[in-house]
Amino acid sequence: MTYTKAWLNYEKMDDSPERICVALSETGPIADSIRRELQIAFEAMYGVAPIFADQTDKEALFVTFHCSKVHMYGEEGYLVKAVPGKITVESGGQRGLLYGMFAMLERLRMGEYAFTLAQTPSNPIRMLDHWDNLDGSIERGYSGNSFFFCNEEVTVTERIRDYARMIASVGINAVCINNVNVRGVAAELITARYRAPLVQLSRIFEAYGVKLFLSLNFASPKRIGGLDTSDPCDERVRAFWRERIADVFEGIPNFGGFVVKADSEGEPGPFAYGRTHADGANMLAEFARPYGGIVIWRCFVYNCQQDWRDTKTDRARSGYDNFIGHDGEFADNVILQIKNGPMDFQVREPVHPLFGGLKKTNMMLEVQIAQEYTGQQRHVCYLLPMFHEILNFRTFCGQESDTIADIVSGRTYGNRNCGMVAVTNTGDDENWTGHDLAAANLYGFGRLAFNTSLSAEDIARDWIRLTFGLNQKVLENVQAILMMSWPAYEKYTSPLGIGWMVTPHTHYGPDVEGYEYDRWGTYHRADHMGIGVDRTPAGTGYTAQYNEPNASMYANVETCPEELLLFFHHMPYAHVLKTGKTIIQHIYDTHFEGAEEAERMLALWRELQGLVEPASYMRTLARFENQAEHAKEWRDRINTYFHRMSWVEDEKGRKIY
Ligand code: GCW
Repeated sequence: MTYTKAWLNYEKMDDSPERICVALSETGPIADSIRRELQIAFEAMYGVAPIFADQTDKEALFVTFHCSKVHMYGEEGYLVKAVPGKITVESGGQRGLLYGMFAMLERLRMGEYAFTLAQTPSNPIRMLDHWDNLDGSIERGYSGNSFFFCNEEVTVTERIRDYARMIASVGINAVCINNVNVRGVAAELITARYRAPLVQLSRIFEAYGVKLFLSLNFASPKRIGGLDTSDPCDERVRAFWRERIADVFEGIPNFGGFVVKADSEGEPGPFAYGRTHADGANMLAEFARPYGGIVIWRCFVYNCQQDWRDTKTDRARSGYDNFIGHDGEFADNVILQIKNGPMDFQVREPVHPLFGGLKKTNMMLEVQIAQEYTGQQRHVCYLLPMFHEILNFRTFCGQESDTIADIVSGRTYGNRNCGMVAVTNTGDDENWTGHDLAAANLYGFGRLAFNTSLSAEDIARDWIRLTFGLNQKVLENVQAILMMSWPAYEKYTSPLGIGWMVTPHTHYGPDVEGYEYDRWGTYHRADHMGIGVDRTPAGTGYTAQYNEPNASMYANVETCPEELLLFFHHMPYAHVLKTGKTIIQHIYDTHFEGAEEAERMLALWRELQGLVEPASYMRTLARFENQAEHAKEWRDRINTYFHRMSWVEDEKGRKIY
C-alpha cells in the first residue's frame, strides 16, 4: 500500500544552491541515516545531490557536522548555526547530529537561511506506545491495521524505515511496538520464535536513534514457560525471567526494555500471589539491569468490576491508592507510567495526583494521541493545548520545580529514567493517522516531548507548513481549525469534566447512560436535580490525594476550576457559574456552540479547495462533513437528555428534541 510522506514531504524550493557539500566524518548506522536523509531532502528541495567531502571552496552551500564527546548540548542536544552558504551542526553525539539535521531541514524548508538553533531535549525518554496486536489489528486504532504485525508474524517493510524517519525527525527515541494487553502469541515475542524479524526491526530503529521496547505478559512463566505459577518470588519463576530477559537483550541489538500492564483490566500481575507491584517490577528490573534495560510499569490499576450502586468506591482514587504506599520501593531502573488523568484519557480530567504524591519513584507521563475518547481521528481534535496545560500544572510537591514538566523531565528529583510517552495514533492508512490533521498530534507530541516549552500554536504552525507548504491562507485556516478543535470537541460532548457519555465498547458517539449502570466505575450520577460526582472529603475523598493548596482548591465549589466542576462535585442544575449562567443553560449553550464550531471548521476547510493537494483535500473534507453531522448528534442527544431530566427550558428557546 502506498502512503504519504506526511511532514517529511520535501517540496521543491524556489531558490536552489548550485552545489551542496557535506562534511560528516562520523561512521555507523546513525551517520548513514543522516547521509541518506540529506540525499532525499536536498534532491527533492533543490534538485541537487549532496557531495560528501571534508573540504570545499566555492560551493553555494556547505554543511559541516561536528561531533565532540564533551559538547555542552550533550549526546542528544544540538547547536545549529546557519548563515547564507554555510551551516554547522554540532552535538555531543550522533543522535544530536541527527536531530540537529532535521531541525536544520525544517528551517530551510520554511525558506530561512540564517538561524541559530540550540536545544537539549527536555525529557530523557520520549516514547510512543503502539497497541498493535499480532493479528494486525490495533486496539483503539483508527488508522487501519498495524504495520508491524500481520497474521501472527512480524512484518519488516520499507514503511517501518519511513516511520522511523518520521518519528526521529521530531525527537522520539523509544518505541514499544506491541499492545500492553499481551494476548495469544504476543507473549512469544520474547522467545526465539520472533527473534529474526525483531532483530531486523530493531536495526532499522537503531539507525534513527530509537530504542525498541516490548510489552510482556506477567504470566509468561505459566503461559509459555511450562510452570504452574508466575509468582515473582518463586525461584523457578525468577529463573525463567532471568533466562528470557538475558536472551532478549543478548539477542536483540538496541533493545531498551519492557512495558508492563499488570493487575489491570484482567491482565495478570503480582496481586494473584499476594505480592506487590514493587515485587513484580523489581524482579524484572533486576534481570534487565546488567544490560542497561528498564522496566516501564503502568499505574492504570483499578477495580473494573464495580457495582454502580456503590458510591464509596471511586475509580479516580485507585491509581494513587495502589501505588502511593510503595513510594521508594521501586528499583531505579523501574519507571511508573502514569496516565495524565486519574480516569482514562477523557476530553477533560484533572492531572493525576500520583505525580505530586510520589517523591522517590521514577515517573513517566502517559498521554493518548490515539483519539479513543476525543473523536477517534474522525473528528479533528488537536491535543497539544491539553498537553501543554497538563505539563504546566503545579503539583506543590514541596520542591522548587514542581510542575508535571519538571517532574517527568527529571528536573525536580534529578533522575534520568523518566519522560513522556504517547499511545500512538498510526496505522497502515495511506495518510498514517486516519485523519490527515491527526498527524499534527503525532508531530506535536514529539516536538513537545523534546521541548516542553514550545507552545501549541508554534508547533501547529510548523506542522502545517511542513505538511501543506507555505501558502498563507492554508496556514491561517488550518491553524484556526487546530486551535479551536479541542475546545469545540469538549463543548459538544460531555460537560464540565464529567466524562463518559459514550457508546459502550466502541467509545465513539453519544450514549449518555451508556456506562451509567456498568461495572467500569465511570458514572455521572445525573438525576432530575443535578449531576456530578462528589469527590470532596464529604464524598469519595479523592481531592485529598492532592497536595495543598490543590486539595482545597478542588474541594471547594468556589475555587474549583469550573471546567472540572462536575468531576469534583455533585451540583444542582440551577447552580450559577461565574459566567452568570446556570449549569443547565451552560450545557445547552455549549452544545449549540460546539456544533456550530464544527460547521465553522468545515467551512474553513472548504476555503482551501485548490490550495491543498486534491486527494488530501477530499479525504479531509469527508471527515469534516461527518464531524459536523456527528457534532449535531452529540448536541441533540446531550441537550435532550438534560432537558428531559431537568424539565428546564432553554432560555433562548432553541430546538431541543
Ligand atoms: O482506556 C482503556 C482502553 C483499553 C486500553 C486501556 C489501557 C490497552 O479502552 O483499550 O487497553 O485503556 O490503557 O490499558
